Amino acid sequence: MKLHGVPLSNYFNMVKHTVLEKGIECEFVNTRPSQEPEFLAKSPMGKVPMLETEHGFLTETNVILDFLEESFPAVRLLPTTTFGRAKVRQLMKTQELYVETPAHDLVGAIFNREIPAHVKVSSQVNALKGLAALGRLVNFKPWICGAEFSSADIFVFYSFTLSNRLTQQVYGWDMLQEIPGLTAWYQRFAEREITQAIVADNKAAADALAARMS
Ligand SMILES: N[C@@H](CCC(=O)N[C@@H](CS)C(=O)NCC(=O)O)C(=O)O
Repeated sequence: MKLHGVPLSNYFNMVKHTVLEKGIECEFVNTRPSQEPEFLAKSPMGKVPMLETEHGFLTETNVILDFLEESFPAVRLLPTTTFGRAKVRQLMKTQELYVETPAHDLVGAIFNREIPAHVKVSSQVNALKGLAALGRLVNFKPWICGAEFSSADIFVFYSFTLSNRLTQQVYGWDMLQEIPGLTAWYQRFAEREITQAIVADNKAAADALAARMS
């Protein structure tokens, strides 16, 4: 298998972490998003991550995570019960739609683009609503959905690596402070060996981009 993407991508890092956590044999290929017809034939929206398998290509992080979970169940990242798995997916979807998406409206800040005032307001209002929803789902005993480390830990952690960088840059706002226990959980996840390597690559890519932009 080959996993295509770039270290700057939080979604690529979610899948990369999953691959490493499960010990799957996989080549990581530095592939940038593209709207070229040849790439669109493999990744319909031209996005990364994109997983190249013996059966064909897959995109969309949650779809890839489910494929990896079913294909490589030896190291489990989803609970054994149907309801448990649904709860993990509910939390991931809540993060993606209601925290990551509004924060992503600020992504232009990384490229030194001015964020319109109305976007600054709506992004923060919506992210606060999403964080309140997330706060109603988290558990931290010790992982985000409870006793078992799961895909939700991976998804939410890397989602915040970008979202929180954006809100800190635009508002000086640390979103992790909104939910009691979130910072401690984030630091616990950051201590994992796999996380440290991925975060180091991500930081190097972010610093290189910032240097190019300045
Ligand atoms: N919904 C997609 C989002 C992936 C995504 O937005 N990837 C970004 C990099 S972090 C990308 O490829 N952007 C290029 C583009 O939107 O054209 C997923 O879950 O994988």
